[in-house]
Amino acid sequence: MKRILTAVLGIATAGALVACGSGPAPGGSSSGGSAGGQLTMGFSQVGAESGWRTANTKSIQEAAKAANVNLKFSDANGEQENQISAIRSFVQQRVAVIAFSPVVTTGWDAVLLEAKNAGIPVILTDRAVDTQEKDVYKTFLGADFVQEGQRAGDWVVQQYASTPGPVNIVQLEGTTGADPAIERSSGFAKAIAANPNLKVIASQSGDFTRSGGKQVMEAFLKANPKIDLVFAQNDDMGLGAMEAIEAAGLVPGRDVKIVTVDATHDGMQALADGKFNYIVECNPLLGPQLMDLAKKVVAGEPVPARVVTPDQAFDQQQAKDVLPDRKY
Ligand code: GZL
Repeated sequence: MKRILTAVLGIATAGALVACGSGPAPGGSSSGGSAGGQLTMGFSQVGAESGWRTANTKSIQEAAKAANVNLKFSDANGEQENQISAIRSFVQQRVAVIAFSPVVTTGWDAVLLEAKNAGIPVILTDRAVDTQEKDVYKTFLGADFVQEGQRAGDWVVQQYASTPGPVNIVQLEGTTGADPAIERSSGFAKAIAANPNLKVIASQSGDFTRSGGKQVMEAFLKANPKIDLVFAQNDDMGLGAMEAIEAAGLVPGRDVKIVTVDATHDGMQALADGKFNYIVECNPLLGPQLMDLAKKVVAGEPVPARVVTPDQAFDQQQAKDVLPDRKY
C-alpha cells in the first residue's frame, strides 16, 4: 500500500509533519560517522542513465563539498542489488546518514530494516519506495511525478481540443518499476482521459535512456502507420525517439509531436529548435536540500515527512527565452 504522506512544498523546514503509513520515523536519531564534526553520508545513486542523472550526481557531489559533508558515493549502474550492497556497506562503515535514489519502488524492506536497527537514519531522494515497514526512512525529497504526468497530459488535451477524430499517441515509459515511470504514466493517463479522442495506441519502457527510446520508437513507427504524438517520460528517450522519427523520413515536432519530462539542456535545445513541443521540468538539483535535511536528521531535529521539489513547464518559445540561463 502506498504510504500516505503530508507533502511540504519547497525547502526543508523545521517542524516535522506527521507521517502515516510506512513513512519516516518521528524525530531524529544520532549515530556515528560524524568524526571531528564532519558528517559522513553514504549515498547510493541509480547510475548514469540520463542527462538528468548526471546533473543530479553533480549537484549532490558539489553540495556535499560546500556543506563540508564527507560523501561516500556509490553508482549502482542501474542494478538494485548494487544499491542494496552499497547500503549494507554504509551500515558496516557506521556512516552518520544514508541517502539513496531507489532504482525501483519495491524490494527494500530488509536493507532498510538493517539500517534502522543499526540506528542509521535514511533519507530518500529523487524516487520513493513502497514498503510496509514503519519508520524506515526520515523523509522523501523529490518531485511530484503524478503531477508531472498530468501537466504533460493537460498540454496534449489543450493541443488537440478542436481536432476531430482519433489522435494516436505512443508512450515511452521510464525504467519498469521505477517511481517516476509508475506515477508519470498514471498522471498522464488521468489527464488525457478528458478527451476520448486521445488514444495511447502503444506504451513500452525505454528505460530512461536515449538508445532505449530510439529502439522502442523505431518499433512503434514500423508497427503503427500513423503516430501523432509521443509522450516520452524523460528527455533522453525523447531524443532517441527524435532520431528514429528523422530516420523514418518524418519531421519531429511537426509530423510527430514530442512531449517529454526533465528539461535538461539537450531536451531544452531540441524544444528551442522546434523538434520537441513541450517539456515538463523535473529539477535534478537536489544536492543543497539533501545536505540540509541530512544535517537536521543527524542532529535529531524534526524534518518534514515529504519535501516536494517544485517544477515548471516550457513550450518552444519559453525554451528559447530561458535556455541561455539554465543551470543544467
Ligand atoms: C526523476 C528521475 C528520472 C528522470 C530521468 O526524478 O528519477 O530518472 O526523469 C532519470 O531522466 O533517469
